[in-house]
Amino acid sequence: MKVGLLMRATARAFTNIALIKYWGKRDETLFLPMNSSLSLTLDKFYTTTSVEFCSCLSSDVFVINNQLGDVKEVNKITRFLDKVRKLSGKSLKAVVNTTNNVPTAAGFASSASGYAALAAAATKAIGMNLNPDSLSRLARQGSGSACRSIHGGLVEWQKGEKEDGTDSFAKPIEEGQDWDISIFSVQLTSEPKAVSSRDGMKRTVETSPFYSGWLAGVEKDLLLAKEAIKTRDFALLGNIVEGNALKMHATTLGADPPFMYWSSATMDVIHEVQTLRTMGIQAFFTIDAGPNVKVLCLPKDEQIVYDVLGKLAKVEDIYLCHQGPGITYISNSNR
Ligand code: FM0
Repeated sequence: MKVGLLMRATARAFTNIALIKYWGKRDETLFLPMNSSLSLTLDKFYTTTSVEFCSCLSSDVFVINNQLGDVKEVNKITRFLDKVRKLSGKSLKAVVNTTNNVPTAAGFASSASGYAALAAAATKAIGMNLNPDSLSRLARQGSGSACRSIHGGLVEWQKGEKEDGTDSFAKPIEEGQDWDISIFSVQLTSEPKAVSSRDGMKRTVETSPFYSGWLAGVEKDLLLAKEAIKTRDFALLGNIVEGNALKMHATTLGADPPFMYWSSATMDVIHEVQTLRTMGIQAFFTIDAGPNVKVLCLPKDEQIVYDVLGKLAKVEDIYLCHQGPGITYISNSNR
């Protein structure tokens, strides 16, 4: 007896931290970046998403962390599912059930793991078997950084040149996949940030006189970072990563109106990392669009870095991360 074909799939994607930042779009509709970027997918924080398409539904349903999503959230999911429906040629609505194992306060954008997991689960559920390049291109159109979470380990998002975005997707870089780098996520605040990365990068591209300086240096930073990975030169990698983050944040100071993501606690961590280096410990910081700081070191220095940062008064929590995997399918009923 044939029972109805279940169009359901579940996928998990892990967050990633940019070592060379994506900062600025050349096309906002297609999420095409101004520059290429490099990231490390992490093992600690992830999103698990189930998608089930059904002819029984008249609109999409979105459940996040066991609660019904609000109208704004549902609209975002629908806009993304519309891309999947267009690709597949099917018009069915879906129930999307998402669980974020990303502490919202830890300063990780759950949008990267979120859209990567959604792209994987939705395409699988609707009966498509996209290759990693196509999956990355699709995830990119939910949130740019999501295209990197399709892959594990060290990942490069090549910005591409084409207007239609077909050459803008992420690939694991060939060398360095077995290099164990430790990343501390230093949580300083649970407050939502005042300027989202999406709005922040837009304002910076449009108004900051420093944005041209960012563009002038970023591709060289990327090349040097890749060279440092190839030669396992951690000090070189750390210096490039730190400098790249500082340049990204410098662009925000020149925006109109100007803004900055750092708090006084951010500065405290920066100073402590610099002090660690004067003690001979190779530790380096990077900061995304918020006040929280990520600190890179080698596994042998984890304890000292943890002890030193943990003593800072404004540090709420510290999470230790290592390299994590790419998209993982948990189950797939559409066989
Ligand atoms: O991750 O507007 O992907 O490379 O985190 O959704 O495409 O949230 F530090 C900033 C991430 C930006 C750097 O931006 O933006 C990086 C950032 P969207 P995202």
